[in-house]
Amino acid sequence: MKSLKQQDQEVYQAVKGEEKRQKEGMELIASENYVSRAVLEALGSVFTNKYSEGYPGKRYYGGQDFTDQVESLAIERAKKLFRAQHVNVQPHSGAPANMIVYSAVLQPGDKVLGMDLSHGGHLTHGHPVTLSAQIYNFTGYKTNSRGEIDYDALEKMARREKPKLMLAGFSAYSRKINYRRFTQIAKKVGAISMMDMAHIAGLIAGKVLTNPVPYFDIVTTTTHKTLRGPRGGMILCKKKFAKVIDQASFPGFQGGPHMNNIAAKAVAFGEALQPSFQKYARQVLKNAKVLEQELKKYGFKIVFGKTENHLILLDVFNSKGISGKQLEEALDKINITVNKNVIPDDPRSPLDPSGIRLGVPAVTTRGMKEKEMKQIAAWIQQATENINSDQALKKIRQEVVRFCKKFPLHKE
Ligand code: DSN
Repeated sequence: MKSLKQQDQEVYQAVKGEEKRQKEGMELIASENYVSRAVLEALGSVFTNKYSEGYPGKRYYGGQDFTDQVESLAIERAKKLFRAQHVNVQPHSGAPANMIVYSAVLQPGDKVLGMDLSHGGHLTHGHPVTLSAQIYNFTGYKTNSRGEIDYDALEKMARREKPKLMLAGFSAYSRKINYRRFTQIAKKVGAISMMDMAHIAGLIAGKVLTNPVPYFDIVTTTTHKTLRGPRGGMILCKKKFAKVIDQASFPGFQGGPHMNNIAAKAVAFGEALQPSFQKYARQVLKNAKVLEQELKKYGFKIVFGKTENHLILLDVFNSKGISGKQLEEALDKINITVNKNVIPDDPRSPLDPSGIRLGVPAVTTRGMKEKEMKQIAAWIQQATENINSDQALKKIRQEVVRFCKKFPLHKE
């Protein structure tokens, strides 16, 4: 970053500060990861200079030889990874990808079933504060006391509400979804089926979780979570929806695609097609399981009963008598980054909820395994016990920093 250093010290210092934070900290935010140097290079490439409204072979501006090449690569690799009939790699991120789908297949006022936010769903699946909830008519479905989606209740709800779209997917749910049952219900009531696989796309690409793409009409994802690509979105769908999805993306919702980002997506999909990515995905599941088991031993309550993916939701208020916000802040002090999170039907506010959400993709990318998960669980327990002792937390922080230095972000 020689040029940046010379030209703009303020931004340079911020980048260096973030780099140090990432190197010396334990990243347990379930939706974060570390991209490879190759992905970073593609992101910082000259493609950022280029406008390319349209699609490969059908652009509105000249000079598209290489944008066509790189977008076609991203599409072909994504199709192969997820066995998709059609892929659009242009959505800028997950929320726009979802909005593009809604605008492609729904009319204002149409009914949609989505997972309730406090049961693990995402804001863009119909939370009242979002634009989509002002335009469309969402109803939330929930999990049962065993932490599973109650498919009988969902079927009843679907028969009653007669939705135009049924949406599966989540951002804080640690269990598997029965794709067959879900899509059968959608079929029975004549709804389009949609899955937002953003959180688990990397585990699907890595072949450790079932691929929803063959089951659902339309699947959306981000490319930066478990999939370990640049921040971005993508829509995969059956051929029948290809035209409406592409039109809804451009010119319907977005302008020029971010070609540097699409180049980086192509690189990340290329990485995800390698056997080493499957190894990473297998380790993510192993690490999450060990972390869950250790935390359980320390008396933390595991929401939804267990984890079957990369994330764990803990009810810290009802098992440890502290709020999610308190624990998030204490963990920040020891360089362990997590996010506070609501639990199902949480009576507490989202800014000071009962839970915290943990995820292991980033630490797995760094090379941490079962042994390291045990250590992380021990530190989380120590932070809980010493929540009011800045001195004790400072001591733990020094241990965490020393430990993290043994796991570089990139192999030098
Ligand atoms: N912010 C992402 C997450 O943390 O799950 C999803 O939007």
